[in-house]
Amino acid sequence: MKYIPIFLLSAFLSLTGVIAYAQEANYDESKVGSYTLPDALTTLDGRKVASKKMWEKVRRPEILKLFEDNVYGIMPRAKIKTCYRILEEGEAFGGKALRRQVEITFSSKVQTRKMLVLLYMPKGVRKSPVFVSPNFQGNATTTDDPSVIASQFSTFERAHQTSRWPYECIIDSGFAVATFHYFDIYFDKDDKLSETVYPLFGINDNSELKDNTGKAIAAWAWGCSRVLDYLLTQKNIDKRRTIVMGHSRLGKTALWCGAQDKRFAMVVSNNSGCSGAALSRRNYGETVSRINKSFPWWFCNRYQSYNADVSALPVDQHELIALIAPRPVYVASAQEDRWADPYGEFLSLREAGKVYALYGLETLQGNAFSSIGEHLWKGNCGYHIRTGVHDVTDFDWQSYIEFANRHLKQ
Ligand code: GTR
Repeated sequence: MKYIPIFLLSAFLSLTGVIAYAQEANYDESKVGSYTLPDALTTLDGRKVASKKMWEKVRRPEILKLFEDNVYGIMPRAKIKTCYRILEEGEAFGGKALRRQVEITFSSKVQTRKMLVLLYMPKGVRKSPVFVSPNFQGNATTTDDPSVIASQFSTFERAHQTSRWPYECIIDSGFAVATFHYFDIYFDKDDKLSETVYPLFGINDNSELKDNTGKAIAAWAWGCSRVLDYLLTQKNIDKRRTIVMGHSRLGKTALWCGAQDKRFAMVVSNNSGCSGAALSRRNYGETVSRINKSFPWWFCNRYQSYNADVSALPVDQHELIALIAPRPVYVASAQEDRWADPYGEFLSLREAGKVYALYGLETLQGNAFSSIGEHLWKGNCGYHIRTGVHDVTDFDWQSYIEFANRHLKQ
């Protein structure tokens, strides 16, 4: 028998994989099917929520708990000792910014873990608004600034992903920005629970997780809040203008973080898709069953029980966005990112508007998308769909900065 060259075999296998993948996803709007969304404004015992007081006292806590128990899981709440150490400080961008690299050490009786935060702050600004945004590949991949220390688990070359991090523009707009490698908090692989923050809380193995214990997304969200803890100790950071922003799985993270941590004054979801901004009940692009099969370590174990019947989920993603109300929220989609269901992201934000309306805020209306590359901003809800693929672009960042400038009070 003749040997098949290995590269041909792997090309064939990956091609069949791609075909199977594509076949499984629906991209036909007429096949989305009908669905009924859970009503954000009806309590579990059937009462109508007509005031912001009732939303805040009764319904909001209910929805938060439903997301904890069924989707993202609960992050252990034990107090962890935290120390900050400045590893490096210097000027950046021709003296326009101050760069600071802070090592945050978490320790409990059983474990110690470190995260490395890269922070750029504009000079000459008394109190800067700040973006907190985790990165995928390591701090040193986000910039060609040679002073940036490589993150401990990064395997990528320096400056490998700079296009997603237009730091100088962010600084020129008067914003500070803080990033960390998400692997510092949770190595993005199922079998690596030991290489996450969970051992700090005495959880070392998947077998120790309850159905509603958090996993990766809960942990990354926790990490964003720990960066905020540090930032709030800094005099030149404006407490009232803190923004959590993330792309894709980290966009899901940003939404879940902002939903829980009200200290974040604004939340940005960049192409977060399934189990992020997009409605789960729409059968379009990635589905709950598909995401649970590909990434079982992102969500709590109970989320798997909805694979066969997503309509049994007691929440949908518009209610996640509603948890951010009345704070400004921005949902951004990309035209070619059909896997993330741009229209489902838009509809979800529109539906969340019912809760924003309780605060007397204007909300998105109608079924129509914004035109490609144009802003659809109403009240505290911002949306755009831009050209191009699943990514973070300068247009996205500029939009977030402009929206924050308009909506966050100094
Ligand atoms: C995809 C996943 C999406 C999205 C994306 C990412 O493979 O299906 O839900 O999160 O990864 O994080 O880049």
